[in-house]
Amino acid sequence: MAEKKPLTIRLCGPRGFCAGVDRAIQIVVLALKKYGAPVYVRHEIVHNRYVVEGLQSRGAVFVEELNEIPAEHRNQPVVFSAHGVPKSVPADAESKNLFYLDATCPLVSKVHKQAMRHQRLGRHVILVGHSGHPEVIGTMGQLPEGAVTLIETIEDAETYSPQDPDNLGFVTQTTLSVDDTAGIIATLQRRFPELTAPAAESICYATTNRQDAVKSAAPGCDLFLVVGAPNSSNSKRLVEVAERSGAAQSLLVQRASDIDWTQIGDISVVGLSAGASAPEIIVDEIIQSFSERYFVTIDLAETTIETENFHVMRDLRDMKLTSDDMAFVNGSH
Ligand code: 0JX
Ligand code: SF4
Repeated sequence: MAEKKPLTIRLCGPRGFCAGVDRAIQIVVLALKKYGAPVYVRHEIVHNRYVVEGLQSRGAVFVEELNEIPAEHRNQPVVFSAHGVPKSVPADAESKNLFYLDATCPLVSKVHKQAMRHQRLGRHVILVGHSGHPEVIGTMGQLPEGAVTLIETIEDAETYSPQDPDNLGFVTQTTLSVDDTAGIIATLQRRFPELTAPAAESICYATTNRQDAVKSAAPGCDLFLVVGAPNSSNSKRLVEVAERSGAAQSLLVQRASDIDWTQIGDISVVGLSAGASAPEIIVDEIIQSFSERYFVTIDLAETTIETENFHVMRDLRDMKLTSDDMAFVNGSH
């Protein structure tokens, strides 16, 4: 057998699960312990098939809408996903007498509050984000129809014509490209100098930190892999950041089996990161696959160390996680 070629993997840090994802997964695991199966989950708890399938095997049942929950199971809890929900969803759950646990990330809830605050102070709300994404649906759904305008691009920002240009406030989706968003906001601020920013930055710490690490690792990479799902906004942004920051090629992969080895030419440096919803076990699996084909050296590209930790709701704090649960919750199993 031919000798393995040397390969450096620049492993980004931070990568993978953020505090909001960790909390959301914990909520489902703890709810299963406390209330027994089935526990319903509205929408993928986080955008990752491995996580969803792991929870399904423990007794979680995923639905897109509350009316999919069969009448005979309406005494079982339903968990709302980390991305947040419009106000109509808890209202609907209450009208159906459902018991719900809200796993919306506290940083998404904070954006909801900022949007409500703008409106309370008489401002029309601009939401910078991607149409159709559940977080955007959730944030728009905090306010009555017509109170929020979605801006997706610089072109949208250039052509937007508000009724009252002096009374505008903005918030953004938490998982956007930091650089693209800065361009959109600068355009809006140029056109509407009175535009009010939210009291706190809407793009979250995890999104920012993962993009910073990718930016530092990408220059000179022959290939950059981001572990994440095609419906994961924050993961897709990492792929774009890698390519713009100098990686020759950048790809989103869900599992090691997605890598088409026949398409991988002569490489010596590979960048590797993972979106906020991607478990570390898949990062390990990918490193393992490279190690079977190359003589791998890992080079850590760590730009910061995260210490954020979000607690689950009081109702679930009396339940304890086993070491196996803990490994699943932190993505290592
Ligand atoms: O598509 P998103 O990046 O918003 O969600 P994902 O991939 O599930 O990541 C974790 C949840 C993020 C919420 O802000
Ligand atoms: Fe919360 Fe940010 Fe993670 Fe989304 S990506 S769940 S906003 S910490």
